Amino acid sequence: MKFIHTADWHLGKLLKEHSMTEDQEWLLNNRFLPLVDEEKPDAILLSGDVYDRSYPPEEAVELFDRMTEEIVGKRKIPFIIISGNHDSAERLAVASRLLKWQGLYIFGPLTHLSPVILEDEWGKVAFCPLPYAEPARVRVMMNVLGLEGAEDVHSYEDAEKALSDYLLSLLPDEPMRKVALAHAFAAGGTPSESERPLSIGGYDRIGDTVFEGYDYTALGHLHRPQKTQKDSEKIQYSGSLMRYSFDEVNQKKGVILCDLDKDGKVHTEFKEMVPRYQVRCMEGAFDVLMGEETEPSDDYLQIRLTDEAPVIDAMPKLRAKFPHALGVEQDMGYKEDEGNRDIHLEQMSDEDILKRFVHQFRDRDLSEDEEKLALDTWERVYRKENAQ
Ligand SMILES: [Mn+2]
Repeated sequence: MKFIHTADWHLGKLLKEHSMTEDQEWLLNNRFLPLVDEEKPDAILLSGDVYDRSYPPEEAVELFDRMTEEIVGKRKIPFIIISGNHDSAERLAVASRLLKWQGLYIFGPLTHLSPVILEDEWGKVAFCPLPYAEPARVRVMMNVLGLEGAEDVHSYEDAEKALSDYLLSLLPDEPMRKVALAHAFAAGGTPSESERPLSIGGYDRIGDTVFEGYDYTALGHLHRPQKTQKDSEKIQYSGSLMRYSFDEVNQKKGVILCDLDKDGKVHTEFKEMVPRYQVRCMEGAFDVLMGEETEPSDDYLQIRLTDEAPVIDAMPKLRAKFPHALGVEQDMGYKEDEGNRDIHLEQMSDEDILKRFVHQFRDRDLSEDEEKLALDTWERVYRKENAQ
């Protein structure tokens, strides 16, 4: 059984107020679908955070709608989706009890979960959907369904285990290979800035043992592609569709191609998907960046200016050459304030105050030119004051 594991599409994502939807569409059309056509998987798994927010913008909903048509309608590939912490489980799963007959399996609300059983030449493979769920919601679900043990569910790990046990209990009593889809923070995983924490203080971390009964676990939530166990391919994060924060600029983004053999051993391969415009950082002096030696770029840029003197109105000037410059910062070599408050300004000359200021922030004295400029400026200011 060959399947593609993807997660954290975050359709409709804004990166510093800039909508990424067009780039997401470009990537899905020009990287993802061609990969699907090349690999012809038996299923596609999307492990949560389809959208960036519970009320996604219209163009994001339209994009998701079109992708389901491309995958399930045109290509007849079963598409299994769970909701993540950014999705509204109910809105994402609208009409899902009808859509499953078409091969589009969307799981959100916890009271409507069931394994999806697909078959290949070696037999059955059960895909168990474990959507994102806070412990309180799992307790409610267990009470509604009349399951025992709701009062013992306190942590995210308890909740995930209870969900998993429930899904496994629904399987027919015969041996089969098993795959889990989950949206959770596996302990040992490395987070990025673009994930919204599930809870405060590490309470959201769950141990790998929850997924022991599965041949493969397709995780969503952490945006960096990673294995949770060093020497095992069995539990992995595919990572997000694109880079969604500037601390992800060194991460490759893509999907995981999984091949489950007849014994349930999984062989995986990460397939990078390079976007139209990359999210990256750029550093240099203003004149160098604006000069011929630097190529213009449509990439999403966080620009760090290395000039020592302030650059006035840097952003509009930079945007003429780098239209997707989203942030600019300048390190003028300032030192941290050492907190020395033993200063009596009224007893110091203006010149001494300036010298002290420069020394404290730049860790050097005024140059001769700077000192001359300061004195000239003062003189002109004093002359103006005296003339009034
Ligand atoms: Mn996410």
